[in-house]
Amino acid sequence: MLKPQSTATRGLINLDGLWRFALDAADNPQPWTRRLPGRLEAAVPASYNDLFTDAAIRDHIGWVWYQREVEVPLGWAGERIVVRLDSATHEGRVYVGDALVAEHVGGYTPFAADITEHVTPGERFRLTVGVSNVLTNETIPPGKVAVGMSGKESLTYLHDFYNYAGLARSVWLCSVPEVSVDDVTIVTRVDGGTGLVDYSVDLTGEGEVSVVLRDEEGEVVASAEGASGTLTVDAVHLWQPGAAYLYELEIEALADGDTRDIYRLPVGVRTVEVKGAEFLINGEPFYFTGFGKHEDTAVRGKGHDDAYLVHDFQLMEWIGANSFRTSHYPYAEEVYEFADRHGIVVIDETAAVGLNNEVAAGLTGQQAPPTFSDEACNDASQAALAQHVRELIARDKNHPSVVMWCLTNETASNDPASRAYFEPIVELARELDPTRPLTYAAVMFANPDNDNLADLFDVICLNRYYGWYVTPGDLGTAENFLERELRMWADKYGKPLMMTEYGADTMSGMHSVWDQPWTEEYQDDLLATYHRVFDRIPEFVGEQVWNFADFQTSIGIHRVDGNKKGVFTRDRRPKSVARTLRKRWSEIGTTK
Ligand code: BDP
Repeated sequence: MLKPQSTATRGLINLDGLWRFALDAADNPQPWTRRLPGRLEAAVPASYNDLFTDAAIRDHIGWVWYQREVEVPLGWAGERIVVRLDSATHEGRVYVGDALVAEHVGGYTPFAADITEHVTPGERFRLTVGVSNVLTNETIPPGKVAVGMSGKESLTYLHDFYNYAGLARSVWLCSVPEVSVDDVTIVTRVDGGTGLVDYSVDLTGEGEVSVVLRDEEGEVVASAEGASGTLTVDAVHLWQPGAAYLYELEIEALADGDTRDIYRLPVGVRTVEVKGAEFLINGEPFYFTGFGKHEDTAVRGKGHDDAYLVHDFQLMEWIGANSFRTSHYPYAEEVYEFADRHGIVVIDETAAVGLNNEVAAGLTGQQAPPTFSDEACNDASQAALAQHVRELIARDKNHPSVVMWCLTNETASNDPASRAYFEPIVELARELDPTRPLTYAAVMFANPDNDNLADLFDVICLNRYYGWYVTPGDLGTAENFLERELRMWADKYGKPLMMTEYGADTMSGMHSVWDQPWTEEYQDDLLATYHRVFDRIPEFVGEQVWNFADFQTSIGIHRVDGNKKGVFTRDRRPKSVARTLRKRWSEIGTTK
């Protein structure tokens, strides 16, 4: 479903705010059939975990319930009425009154239900949403509910960021006309100074389509009739990294000559291409600078927040970053829209993180059970990932800021069985979007000799921790290891290479005159070491530091109140390294 919007033909009510909230409880079966018990209220959008002081809520495994009353405007009679959840992490069930109207698995993509049959314009209804935080080997990302010796259940997973859950993004009530715009796909091309905008519109119901493209001054630059076609834009103003320019496509659905629906979409005209070892945007070599990020703030957890959105982008601009990766899941749609408007380049990543049993085993010293097996990443997990990729590309395909899909983070690509699991996923992504390059972020254990996936992808992205998890405190050895490995990748594949993770946990305020891990000086020195190597490798097309900011993790003896690899603290104050990066990235700009 297209992102809901309010136009002359579409109504939109934001349902964010305080909802009644309760944990699932055996003594309250079918909680959607009545008012939720108790007095708890939860903020939407926000993860519920850190809102309350009760450990039973934070540690709860399974369903929680959100509920509120909603009144349908009288004027919506005759329209289709839809409830849309921008996400429910990780599984959602939506009830209107006593009726189940939608079910969705996958915590980071939107879903909607047509509830016209269940509601009456002018009347109120009870909206109840159940959300489950459970991860299994067949969810993306995977996880497991384990029962400890005391009989207490715990949820374990193979990624380090905390498993925040709940309604972390907005919820909407929408009215949509019977004849309406159901989907739009935009692909842009450039021919000399002329922009070509290929569009294709799907309608619900019988009707005709007419489209108009306007520039930022509101002047019409092209128009056409028909559900698909190409708009020609003379003297095109390109969407460029650091210099966004957005046209607006207005799509009109007509029936019997009358306007039935209007939907508007920002359009950035730009091209993306991988040629040899170069990553080209608008035909020019692009060098990525920036971060792997997280949706993570105190109290809200993964809850989307416009103030943090603005501030994070301000900090990225201040530091000279031109890009980020949506590690390790699709972010709220507002984030991509903002990137579109501000010329920040996005590597859009799936939630396929932790598909690697060796990562946990590496820390415990135990032998890992195979990752690709009936008990772990099996056919059902592959089907879940395929569905997730479909939903991600359907949601984000029209954002000019998105220049590449990252299909997985740190899977066990050193396991030959990874190939059978990922080859169909790569084919699917190429079929759904033939226009954008594909990548994956390769784990430390995968090297050019044992990796089984690199040839399937266009760009090789590496996550490397020489000087941290490997040879901690010894940056000289780290520099040698890193350079040797990068040259091997470059020589073997001749594809663009970039670093999507490198960094060191750093306690803000800790200092030393020696090479001491955890100090601000060490973070600075480690990054400088990597930068010297990057600058010696011609195939290198980008550097994204791990991480933009400190973030919350599950409990672990190597974590001090979370992961501290941020260049900014969790409350967005710069560590010393921020000024070093600012100098380097401001000099690099967009091309090296
Ligand atoms: C990498 C993961 C990332 C972690 C990071 C770390 O991709 O999510 O946060 O290591 O350990 O393996 O800091």
